[in-house]
Amino acid sequence: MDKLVICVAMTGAEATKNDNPALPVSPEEIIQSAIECRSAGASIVHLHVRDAQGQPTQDVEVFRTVVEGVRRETDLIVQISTGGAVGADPDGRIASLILRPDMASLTTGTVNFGDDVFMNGPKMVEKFAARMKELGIKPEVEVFEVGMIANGVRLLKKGLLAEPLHFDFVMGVPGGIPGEIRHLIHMVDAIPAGSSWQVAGIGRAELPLAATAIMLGGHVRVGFEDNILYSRGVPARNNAQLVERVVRLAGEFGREVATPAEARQILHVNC
Ligand code: KMH
Ligand code: ZN
Repeated sequence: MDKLVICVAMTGAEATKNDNPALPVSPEEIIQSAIECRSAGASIVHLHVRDAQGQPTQDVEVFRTVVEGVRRETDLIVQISTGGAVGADPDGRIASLILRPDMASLTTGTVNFGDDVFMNGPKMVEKFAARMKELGIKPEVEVFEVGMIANGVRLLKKGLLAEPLHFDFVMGVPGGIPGEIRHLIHMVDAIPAGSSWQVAGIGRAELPLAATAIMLGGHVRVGFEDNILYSRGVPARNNAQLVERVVRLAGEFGREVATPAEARQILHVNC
């Protein structure tokens, strides 16, 4: 089994400081959280940014501040979100790829997202993938239901993605695939041989799916984007606390945790 790659999604687009006051939203807070998560054992940061009012934005200059800060302070693999918030302008969602992050998220289909719709039409997804290819950015194929895996394979056949693919199974969003272990097994079975995968369980699905991924040889995403609680009714102290728990769990199962340099090799990022 490869060493375990831990990705941390520290901010997201949906949670607010009302939900958890430790949510990092300013560039300084996001960079500080990245430093703490690196110390805790994370090797990838999945980045969303907020404006001065704390609202989600895809503003290139805000992303630039955060990307430069994370790169200055850590050796983390930098992954920019091209999902943004529901309803974000498609061109704006890929504008920050110009910063040449190591990776970027690429959702390969449309999904209901709570009371909203997270729009990712076929032509839009092709355009996003083509831009990542042009700039040499490794896509993380984000799938919210199993049909999105087939869409990713279609992009591969069209030459817009390259093997080995790396998937992120986002499980437990109301409207997407439920965060159940039996569904994770089905997702893992559905990806092309040789692909890597990680799971991002939403809310209370985070912990059981992380434990399952550790045992199955997959990788894990945690963080306030997906889950703001440590346990039922108890807010997590910070993102690093969620990373630390995954590191402890991995240790119990005898799975070593990858450094960012090792994660680059495992996921074929910039190598
Ligand atoms: N905020 C969600 C609507 C991504 O980062 O690529 C989409 C999302 C996916 O977070
Ligand atoms: Zn995201």
